[in-house]
Amino acid sequence: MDDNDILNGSRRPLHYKKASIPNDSQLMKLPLVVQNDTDRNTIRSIVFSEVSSAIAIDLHTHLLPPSHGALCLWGIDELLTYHYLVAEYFITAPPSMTPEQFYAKSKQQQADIIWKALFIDRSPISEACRGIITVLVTLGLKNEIRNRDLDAVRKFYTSFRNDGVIGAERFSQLVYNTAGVKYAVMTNIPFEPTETQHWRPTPKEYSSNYRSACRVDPLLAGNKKVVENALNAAGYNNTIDGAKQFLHDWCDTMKPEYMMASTPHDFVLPEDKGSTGGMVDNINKTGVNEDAMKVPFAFTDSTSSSNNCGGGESCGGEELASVINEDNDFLSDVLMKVCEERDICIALKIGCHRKINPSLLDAGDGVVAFADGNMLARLCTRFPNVRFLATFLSRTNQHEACVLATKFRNLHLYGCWWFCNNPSIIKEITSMRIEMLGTAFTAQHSDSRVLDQLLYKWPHSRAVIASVLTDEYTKLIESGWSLTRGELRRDIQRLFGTSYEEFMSKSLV
Ligand code: FIX
Ligand code: ZN
Repeated sequence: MDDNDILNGSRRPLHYKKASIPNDSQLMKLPLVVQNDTDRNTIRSIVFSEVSSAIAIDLHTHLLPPSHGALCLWGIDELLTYHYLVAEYFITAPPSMTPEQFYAKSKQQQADIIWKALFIDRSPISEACRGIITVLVTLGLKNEIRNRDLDAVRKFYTSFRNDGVIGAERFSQLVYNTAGVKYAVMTNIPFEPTETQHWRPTPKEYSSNYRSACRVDPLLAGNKKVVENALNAAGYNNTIDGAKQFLHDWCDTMKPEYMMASTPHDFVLPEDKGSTGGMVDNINKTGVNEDAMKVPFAFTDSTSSSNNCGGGESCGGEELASVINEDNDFLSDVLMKVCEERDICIALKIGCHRKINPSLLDAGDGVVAFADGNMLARLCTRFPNVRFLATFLSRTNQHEACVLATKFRNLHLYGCWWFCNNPSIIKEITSMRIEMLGTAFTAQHSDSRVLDQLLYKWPHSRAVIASVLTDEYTKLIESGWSLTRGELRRDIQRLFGTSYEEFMSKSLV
């Protein structure tokens, strides 16, 4: 790394580079010293080098393996039609182009439209657009983008595509190795038939770069219809026990790292709780909290809400109110019970306001300005044996989230999600977390939907995190603590995955 790299380090992508100094080298035991500006630059260079060589664990993505066929998304057309870019395109799209017309076009046509609007007619300066530049440069396509030659970029991918699943596997390997990602946790939805066909009767094989996670949004949201349909279709009893068995069986099939759900935007916890007699039919505490629906804006979502399914339109279909009762029976009597019985974590994503503009599909989801963080505190209190991984979507919840993490040993914060996954906000959140939590959190997850995105989301995050860490470690050393490179490496590795693995292996049952 030269001086230029050091100075520009927080701006240019910081790519993965295998560590040049082995863990057992004597050099790892020498204390780092800061006495003058030269030392400060050396510290910066060492921190950047250690961050670039940290092996990342990507604890939440929507990536699926090549063996899942068309559900494994990769290539330039998928990159260009990422829902972040669709949303950006529609800011300036001509009035004659409606979302319906756009989505009716082929993927390649959609990609052409976005390329012209966001890369030719204006400079690709947003984070999501710059991400594509980083991906293509990393894949050796600098000339192709300099020439603005989208067809030449497509040609590059053809050599992989022509080899079918083997080509996709080859590309997948290349991406993981280049990004320095050991494994990415997928999002696997047992309520979604297009996905379940890859698990039953026999689970498809996939490489160790992928790990599963069982996505259970309908249970958290108390979405009775979706759960009932799934139970009926698979021949389970329409009872609480049937729902639990359904979940246990899916865990046996998927062997998930954790259960996962995103909370609807106004998840609340009422005091009362009645008995259902164990029958799904008798469940009256489903998703809808009548009281919460009386508050202003509550109904804006009841006419246009999410399918609460964790993705995919086919897993329920119904338009549901997303004013949700946190005390719903599916949550406490099914989901939490199964988490306790199996000693498995649940990962929560909190604060998304689904379908603010439904015509934009995934691109139409937004953010709750300030989600109810106390709900997370109450869940941690009510279920002390269940471990919660959590991330909030709104910038305004991040400070409260840090405080909560210092109160509950069953809570672990991870990543900067979606609208927070921008360098300026990653910087702010990561600094705050380090100041409040030390290294007891996981700095990032990519939330990638397209395989190639690992090639930008991680290098972009590494650059920001390295810059934050440089300041924090310089302060620490200047305060009088002597630190070795080995200790620095250990800490950084924690932020990139070991903290997560430590939390995952910490049983509280
Ligand atoms: O709920 C989620 O897992 C979100 O990440 C997605 O719903 C969202 O569409 C997304 O991809 C954000 O990055
Ligand atoms: Zn996600």
